[in-house]
Amino acid sequence: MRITALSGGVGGARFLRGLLDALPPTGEPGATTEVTVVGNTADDVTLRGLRVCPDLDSVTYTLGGGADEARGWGREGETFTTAGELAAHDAALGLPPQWFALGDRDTATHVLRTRMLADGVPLGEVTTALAARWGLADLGVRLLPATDDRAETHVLVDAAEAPLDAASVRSPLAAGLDAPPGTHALHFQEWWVRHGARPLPRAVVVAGAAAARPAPGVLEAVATADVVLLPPSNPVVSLGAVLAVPGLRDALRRTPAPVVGVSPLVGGRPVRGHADACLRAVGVPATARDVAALYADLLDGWLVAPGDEHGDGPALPGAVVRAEPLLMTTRDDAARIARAALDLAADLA
Ligand code: GDP
Ligand code: FO1
Ligand code: CA
Repeated sequence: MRITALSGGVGGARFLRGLLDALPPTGEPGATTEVTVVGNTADDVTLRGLRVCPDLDSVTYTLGGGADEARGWGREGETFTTAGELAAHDAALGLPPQWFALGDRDTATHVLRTRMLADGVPLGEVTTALAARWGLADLGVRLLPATDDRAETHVLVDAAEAPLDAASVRSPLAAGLDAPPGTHALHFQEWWVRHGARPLPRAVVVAGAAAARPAPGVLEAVATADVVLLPPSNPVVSLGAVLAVPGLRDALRRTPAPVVGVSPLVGGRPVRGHADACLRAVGVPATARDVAALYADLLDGWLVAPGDEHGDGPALPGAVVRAEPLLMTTRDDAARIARAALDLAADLA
């Protein structure tokens, strides 16, 4: 069986680990499942000259057994000695303090990635090389970036509320954005991490998306899948950004495979992170039904938390809605949810 899943960072990664737990172990009879993950790259950022890909790294570290579970990003057993030294340099030189923490272990990933990219290696191949070190191929997983091209989420905010300064991210992609008078574009990471997802954006845009092409293997993985899964990732800045890569949404609409999604909202709230702020920014109410409506053109099945199946949100013609407790508190919970998604897909095939 071929499973293709789109993914953001922590929500996607935990669901995918549950999916692997729910499948027969590799090497056992019947274990012929191949899981292709199409990871979001629109959170990516260049800081201190290093290319950081948070969502690809969250998937790699989580499936590879090296993620910091409590923090939800970066490596377990992390130290921040290099960050401390850099902060001391900044202070001595009168440079602005950094607001994005790069741990020592994690930094090794970014150094390797940055060097390979500078040598002309496409992001997809870099990602495969890093995933190999974490044993993803042995787990039957192929991790692909949605695109090898640079396309980064920005938010348009009132300029006075979050002014650009010396510590701001300056992505060359932002220059192409048409910000209305009195507003400017902030890189997603600056809005999310530095400003704690405030102020409320006027718009969310993936700068560079129009010119981006799906990475090698992505469209084929969707077209030839037996099942396509949408994990409970952020519908705007994770899955929305993946679907913004031209060709991807069409591929999902056209695939003969059932497309089954899992709601990232439980009782109208994101379990972690600021998905509610992201939804508000695009004018979508924070309900499981309204999130499903964002995928209405491609969705065949939708898992929601009990109690979320009814409500005021739009009806979903064509999609079967099924209730299942959706909190991934333990690994077993994630496996049960993944099994429920596969069962729904089997009923729809
Ligand atoms: P990020 O890129 O690290 O923000 O991770 P994702 O985009 O993959 O996932 C973030 C989303 O996961 C958030 O919007 C949460 O609502 C959702 N999420 C986190 N934990 C859970 C959980 O236990 N159950 C469900 N259903 N959603 C969750
Ligand atoms: N999130 C934070 O809130 N603060 C940080 O300093 C931070 C550093 C960081 C470094 C590497 C990495 O892969 C992720 C990191 N994150 C940090 C998480 C990241 O900003 C976001 O949670 C995601 O991009 C949203 O999906
Ligand atoms: Ca993300």
